[in-house]
Amino acid sequence: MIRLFDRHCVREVRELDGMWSFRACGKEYSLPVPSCWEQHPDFVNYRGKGTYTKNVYITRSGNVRLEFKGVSHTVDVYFDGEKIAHHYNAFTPFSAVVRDVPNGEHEIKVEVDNTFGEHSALHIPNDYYTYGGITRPVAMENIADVYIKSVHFTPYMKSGKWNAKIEVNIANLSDNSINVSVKSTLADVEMSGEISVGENATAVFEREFDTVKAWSNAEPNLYMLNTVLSVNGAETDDLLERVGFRTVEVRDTKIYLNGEPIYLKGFNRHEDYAVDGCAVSLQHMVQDLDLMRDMNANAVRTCHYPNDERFLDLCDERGMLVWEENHARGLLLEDMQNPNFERQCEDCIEEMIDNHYNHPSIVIWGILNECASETEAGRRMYKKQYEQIKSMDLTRPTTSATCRHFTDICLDLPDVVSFNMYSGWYQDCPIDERNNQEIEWIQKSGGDNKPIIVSELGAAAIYGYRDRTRCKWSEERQADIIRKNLEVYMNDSRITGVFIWQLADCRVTEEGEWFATRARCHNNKGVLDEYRRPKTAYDTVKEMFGKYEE
Ligand code: ADA
Repeated sequence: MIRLFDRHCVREVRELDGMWSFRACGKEYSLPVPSCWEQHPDFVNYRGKGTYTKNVYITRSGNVRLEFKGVSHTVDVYFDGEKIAHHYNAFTPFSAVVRDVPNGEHEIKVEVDNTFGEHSALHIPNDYYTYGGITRPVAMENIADVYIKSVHFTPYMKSGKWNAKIEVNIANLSDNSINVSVKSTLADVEMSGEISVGENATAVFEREFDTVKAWSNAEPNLYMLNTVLSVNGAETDDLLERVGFRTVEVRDTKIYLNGEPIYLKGFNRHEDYAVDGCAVSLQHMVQDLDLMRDMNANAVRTCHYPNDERFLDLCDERGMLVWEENHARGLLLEDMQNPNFERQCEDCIEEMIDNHYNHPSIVIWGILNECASETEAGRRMYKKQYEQIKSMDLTRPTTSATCRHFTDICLDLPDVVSFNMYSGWYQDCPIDERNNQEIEWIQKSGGDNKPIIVSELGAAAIYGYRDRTRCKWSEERQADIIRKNLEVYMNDSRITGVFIWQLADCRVTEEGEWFATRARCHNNKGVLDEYRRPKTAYDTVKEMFGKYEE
């Protein structure tokens, strides 16, 4: 399943989940897609290359479009031996089109590489694991010469009524301009028009929708936006999107959802589950959201990369507020000066926003977690990425989680200032005193009069390790530290949100010396372990988040 709802009635779609042939290290296997190759005993620690192949039978000749929701982390795709796509980054989707495919049997070959090196500026040895494989769903479609590439929905309030702008982005594979009729239907409002499509074209509708209800974390009302293309009266393509009417604004030190101030209380969540690796199954995504909701959370941060769209679909349905961010964690200036870094970041932002634009649950875009925001060279890149986001989406605020305490020179750039703070774990200091120092410095250093979020707070505990001394690494101490931090941050009116680091323990790479501070080669700061077994802190968080009246 590629999304939680059907996206086509006219366009023919076949999902290619299931068993693919796999070849690596001179041996043949059969692996499930989506999955990580690490789940196979021969590949538990494999960092290398592997080739997936699948033969498909095309019944109706025509144009074929392949959509990959995520391949970790670099991939070349071949169709009948011809290279049709190259993509970098495990966490964003990509697609490829093959024209005029005759009916019959055809071979899809996917060469995957999860090695580290200069070719990979974002997937590096890190405090999370870079897995290998076709780790998210794949779909194959029959498409007409003129087809819908995307539909972007922008809701806004005008004179107290919900309005929306709908942009239908259309592509034309043929060499001639083609006249198409475009019809979009949303909440019983029909919008239609004719447009001539050269290579590309965008049909734009703007309407008032006076019967719809707002989307909010309390009432996540969703609507289907159905767009159909017709040529000479015959329906030739379509695309269904699921949307919500809501606005997000930043005013002074607050974030507003539909004009009401919100307080974000949530978790940092890696896409990592004990037996799934980063190919988290739908049922485990649902379990994570059920557990976060049981702990009275209303928000989740997709640390540190764009997430699987099925997870975002679940957040839309459940009213879970999302901070989604581009792929980057803890990159020093020398890492950011990798010749591939800027392009790989900007490609990630482009694909994240273009594909995730319509999710009402996403209320903030983040970039560059704990990268070199204390340097002029780093500032140039931060500024360029914030500007890129604003060029694609003016409806959501931006932020970046910093740990460059007292040295950050980028706080004037985002709409929201966020900082990661581990008082009580890495720094044994009075939490309220340290918090005051931080915020007073932020307000003098470019962050004045902006919303402030504590984007990370927490401590490690080994699941099952209980100790009367409540020493560090015990479950008791983790619960104590989280409680003390939340008591300070959730009672500070200058702070408009907190994200606990982290929901669940996750695997980390042994390379890069992480083994030295990461027992079990896991980041053990989860309130749950990697099997989602709750630690003592679970009930602490449930109590503390539950006390906070939204
Ligand atoms: C940083 C980083 C997280 C994680 C955390 C930790 O704040 O953003 O990814 O590494 O520290 O566990 O120390």
